[in-house]
Amino acid sequence: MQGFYFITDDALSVNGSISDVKAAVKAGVKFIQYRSKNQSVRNMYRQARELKQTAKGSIFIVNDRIDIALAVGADGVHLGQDDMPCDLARKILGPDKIIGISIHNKEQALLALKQGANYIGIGAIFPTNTKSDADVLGLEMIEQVAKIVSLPIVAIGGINLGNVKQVKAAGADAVCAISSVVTKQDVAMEISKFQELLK
Ligand code: TZP
Ligand code: MG
Repeated sequence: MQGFYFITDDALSVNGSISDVKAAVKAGVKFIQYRSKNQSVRNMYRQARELKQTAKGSIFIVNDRIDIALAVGADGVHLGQDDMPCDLARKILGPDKIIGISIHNKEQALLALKQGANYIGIGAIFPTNTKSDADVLGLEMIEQVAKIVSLPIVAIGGINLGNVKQVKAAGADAVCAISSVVTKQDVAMEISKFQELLK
């Protein structure tokens, strides 16, 4: 797991999530996550189904909801500390689906490993306006967790072209940036710039 990890954001996107996912595919992104807050399950299902088709050969992950991931045949889910616990998610999804877990400290990282997560998300690394309740953990959290947990680390939160190299140097395997890319007209081009810096 490496390079740029793409996450949708309908609220921030200037071109819309379908166009953004097409751009991510065009840029060669391997991991695409559908993330949408405050929507009905019905709408989430419809949108996830369409984006899954748009994501084509990329690995398609649904944020928050195991039911929607299963319903659209997604490759996996991404769960936070208030979502379905990882061990239960593993029971429901079976051994083959990808489970990513957001962690905010070393204890949560060790638990995610123990409970069968495939990767961990660490964030917010830097201050961000995209997630209002995100604590800022700093690059140190990546360094500390990388030392004790063998799982791939996806870093998120306030990452831009100016600080992405530091994030990688701290030990992140993959990097996600939402506002830095979906607020741009040419999303594929913006992602390519990140990928160049992550090589
Ligand atoms: N989790 C931690 S920070 C964050 C999420 C979903 C938002 C990141 O957005 P941005 O725009 O890349 O700072
Ligand atoms: Mg969640």
